Amino acid sequence: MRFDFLTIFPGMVSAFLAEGVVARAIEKGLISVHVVNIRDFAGDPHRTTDDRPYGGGDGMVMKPEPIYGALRSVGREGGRSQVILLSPQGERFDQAMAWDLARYDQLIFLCGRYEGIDERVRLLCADREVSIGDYVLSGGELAAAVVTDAVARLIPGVLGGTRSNLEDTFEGGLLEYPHYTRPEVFMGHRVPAVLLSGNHEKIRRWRRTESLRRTMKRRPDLLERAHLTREDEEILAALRGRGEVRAE
Ligand code: 6GU
Repeated sequence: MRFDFLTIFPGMVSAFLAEGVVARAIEKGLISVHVVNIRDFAGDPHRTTDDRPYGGGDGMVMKPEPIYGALRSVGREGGRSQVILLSPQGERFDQAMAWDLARYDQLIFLCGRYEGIDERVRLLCADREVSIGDYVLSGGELAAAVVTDAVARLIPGVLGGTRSNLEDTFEGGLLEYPHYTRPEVFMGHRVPAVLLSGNHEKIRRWRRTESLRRTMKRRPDLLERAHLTREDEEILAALRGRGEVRAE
């Protein structure tokens, strides 16, 4: 899978790509990345990428021509590609969208800056507009990095070893259970005895219970949409019976 980043701050994107899971995926040849400096496609000696807004007002607007030029310079990798405009006005990114995007052969991220981007870019160039949450960032670069990380780790082989991402928080619709490693006692706090018991069935049930307890407490909205088994319902009823979590 190929990822292209159109930005006026290529260094910001390159820094993110240089370490961690994404960097390993590039080394392994599982993904390829291309960072394009929009400024290289400005038509004037000053390499201008923004201008004052028609109609007046504060702030600057990203000009359409350099972005259009940058986009045309990006080769389309066979099959399926999507141009994604990162903006706080976009559709909210979540795990389901990550899976959807992971089906493409190429994702082209258009990182907006300043107060905004000329509306015609949105109209003519973007297949979809994506936001990573209800807060304002200074530009789309961090958002593109977030989306890239979440999508890349879904590509087969990117997560090494045997760990499956199907157990991750959100994949089953629930928050994950707590994790422990050595030592057995840290600052007076013991690892729950069940995890040392070697009883796999008991451990499985404990983890499911903690996952449900945590989700109920922190993200009851997720619980409403989760696929719950009969056992889950029993565990939840028991938790509610103990007054640990409120019944709806
Ligand atoms: Cl994608 N861009 C910007 N500038 N701010 C954001 C965002 C994107 N998502 C949330 N806030």
